[in-house]
Amino acid sequence: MWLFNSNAMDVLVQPNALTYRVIGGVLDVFVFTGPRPADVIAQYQAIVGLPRMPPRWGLGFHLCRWGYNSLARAIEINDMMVNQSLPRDVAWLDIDYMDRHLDFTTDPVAYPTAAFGAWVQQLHANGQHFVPIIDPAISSTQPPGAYPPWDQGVADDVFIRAANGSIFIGAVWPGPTGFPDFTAPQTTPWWQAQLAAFHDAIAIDGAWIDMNEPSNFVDGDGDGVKKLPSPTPLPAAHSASDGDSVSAPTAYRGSGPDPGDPKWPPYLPGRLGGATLLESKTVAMSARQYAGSHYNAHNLYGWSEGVATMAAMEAVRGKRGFVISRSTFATSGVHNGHWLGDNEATWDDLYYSIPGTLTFNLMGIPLVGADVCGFGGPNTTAELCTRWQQLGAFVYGFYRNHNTIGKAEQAPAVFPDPYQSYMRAVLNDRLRIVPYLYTLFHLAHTQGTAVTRPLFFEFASDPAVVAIDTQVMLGNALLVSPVLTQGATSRQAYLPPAARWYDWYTGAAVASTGVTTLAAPLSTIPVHVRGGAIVPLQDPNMTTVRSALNPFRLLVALDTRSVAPASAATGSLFWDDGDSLQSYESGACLVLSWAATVSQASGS
Ligand code: MIG
Repeated sequence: MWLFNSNAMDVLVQPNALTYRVIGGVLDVFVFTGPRPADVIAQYQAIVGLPRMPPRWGLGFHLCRWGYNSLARAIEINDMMVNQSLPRDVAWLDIDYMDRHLDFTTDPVAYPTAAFGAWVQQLHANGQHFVPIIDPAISSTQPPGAYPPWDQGVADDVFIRAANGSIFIGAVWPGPTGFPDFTAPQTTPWWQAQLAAFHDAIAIDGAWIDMNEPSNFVDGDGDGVKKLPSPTPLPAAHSASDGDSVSAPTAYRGSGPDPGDPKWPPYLPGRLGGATLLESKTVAMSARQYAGSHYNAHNLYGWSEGVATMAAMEAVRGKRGFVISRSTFATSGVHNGHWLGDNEATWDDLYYSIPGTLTFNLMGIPLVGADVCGFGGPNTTAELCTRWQQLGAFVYGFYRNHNTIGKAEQAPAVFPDPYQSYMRAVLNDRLRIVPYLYTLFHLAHTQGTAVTRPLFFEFASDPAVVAIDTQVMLGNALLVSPVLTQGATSRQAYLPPAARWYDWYTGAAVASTGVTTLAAPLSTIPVHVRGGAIVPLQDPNMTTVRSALNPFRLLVALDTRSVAPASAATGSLFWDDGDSLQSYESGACLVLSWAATVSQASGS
């Protein structure tokens, strides 16, 4: 079931009931009848729209961090990757490239524009691409004439307005800021003009859009004085272990100091998370957008920025766009991808990235992944980072290593052997599977199938797979069983007996009656190929662009139980130039399918 509603809400999952408590908006309720789990998500995507086809380079390895702090260091890390034969498709930079954190500027000392632009051209010559962060909030305090994004934005009336009609001002990295209203029609042309001007200097290939919940360093209208003194506890009957009877919510009813102000709704969702103020660290609920009040439109901010940014980037480059957003909403997958936000360099967060990735795939946003090796928390370790590089390569549609400011460098290039050699091996494996992965994205784009999927999508009649969340299927052909614990050199895994399985590394058939102990030395992530699949592969060469010049290979994993003339293996390939707009829709592509049969005489 899906409630298509953008207002603040609680969703309580109970043993015999699903309870939605929503504080506004429309009640558009959809029920998807399946019957199979994969049908449910295809039916959902038939309504919200199918995922956008990413450029092929978007499926390569992305390396980022907050705090290179200089172009020289960013170049040094890239050169280390290249010189040590560590594949890296995409270089990323965080807010430290900007001049005083102002969007569409570069730090004149640390990232001088001419040298920066020349480096990006050099990346392109290497077959690499470049994606910078761009925050939505625009500095409002630069001298008149000094900062066109603000001046032009005011002239074009693109900023969200406060209840009193003046431009709503919050505070983000550059200090006081206005927030573009991406639901207003005049905003996308203004945003496009800023991106185009920046692109003239630095030929960016995509956009990383952060802080778009939207995030504000101060609370809403800035009036923190009237916060409730302490949260009113929810009645015990609201706990998640309830049966289907839920008593009426009482918290906050009439208890806000200004019942007429939308920041004091009669009921505050999220109390279990300890929230005390609806407009905590965001735009005022009373602020006005083209689409309506921020109270109603708040959860559409990242979605609307994604729509505008994709349209603008495709117009600026004339090639397929690549936009990764922290905030997304239903239908965001039609436009952009998503990363799972600020995780920590812990084994727990390595695990949590699996359900996170699966969830976004179910919602039609398969271009998703977590920060590989961990963003915040402790410095990563060589072992954790190796395991994370391995997991991301086979589990995440969007595969990016990212690190917060001040933490030890975690680019593959800084680790000693044997760790670095293990990372190199899996970076090459990622490139090897790109033809398969790209085809899975094509199938998602045309049919609404998940790229990364839970085992129960493929083995719906096997009750043993229902609760498995430490293994995934990449498409229908690869079963991935990552190592999620420190020090482990083997793991228990379930190889569904309904299929035949082959070891990814050796090609050997693996006998399985269900739960199996797999050898998993740090050098490898256990991956199995499903009998009956033909997997298109390509020999790797540093980037998806260069690898595309290499020979293809077909991995044919026979299902030897089928008898001729039945197919013993089938598979397909979608291929094109990798970044033209609408290549499938215009026919500028190749779609191949194969079937292998086994003759009765040979029998195997
Ligand atoms: O306030 O741009 O989630 O990936 O490195 C933090 C700096 C702002 C949050 C993002 C993170 C990014 C960081 N940003």
